[in-house]
Amino acid sequence: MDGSQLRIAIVHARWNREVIDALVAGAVATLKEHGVKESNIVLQSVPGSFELPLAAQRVIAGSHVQAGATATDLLGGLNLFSPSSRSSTPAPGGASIGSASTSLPKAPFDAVIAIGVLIKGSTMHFEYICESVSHALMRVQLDTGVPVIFGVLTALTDDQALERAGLGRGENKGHNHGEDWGAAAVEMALHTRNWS
Ligand code: DLZ
Repeated sequence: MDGSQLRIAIVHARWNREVIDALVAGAVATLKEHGVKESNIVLQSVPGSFELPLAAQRVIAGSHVQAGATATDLLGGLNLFSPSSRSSTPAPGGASIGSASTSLPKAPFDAVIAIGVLIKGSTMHFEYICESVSHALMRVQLDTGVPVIFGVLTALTDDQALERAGLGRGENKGHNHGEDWGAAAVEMALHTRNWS
């Protein structure tokens, strides 16, 4: 799969950050293995998984992403890329959503990967968020026609989440599912181009 012409957004929550960071890094590594240019991978962080659908929708609409900037510049998300490799000037004064001066053209992304880690607690919170987020992410992709990759771990324990990010504490470190999501994003982006 040749991803060299693709532009991919990753929106990620910040809850359970250790796992999130590994998943995002796995997704980015696989995107790059498939030829997606670093400058064409945009990161957008949000507080929790519940915020992922709106972020995915707005990123697809392109209403707040500064041209040529990674969302890391705008919102202080993960710093996976060296400053010298960035093609943009960071937004002044830590700009927030809505304050970027230059907007990209509509639907500037070929796919979005939504990454979150939900871990069951002692209340029904987990069930409500899992259900609403999965339905809403599906809705965003069907409403926009842009593939939204479901990168939300819904784990019953910390260990389950760690293992699905390749961070297992036992002998078996598990597998980093972020890598699969990166590959799925490239495949779906290429399919969608051919279908339209
Ligand atoms: C509140 C909350 C809780 C309890 N647990 C998680 C979690 O395990 N993973 C996650 O991504 N977010 C969690 N949140 C935050 C919600 O997703 C959301 O950010 C807040 O309810 C504010 O809307």
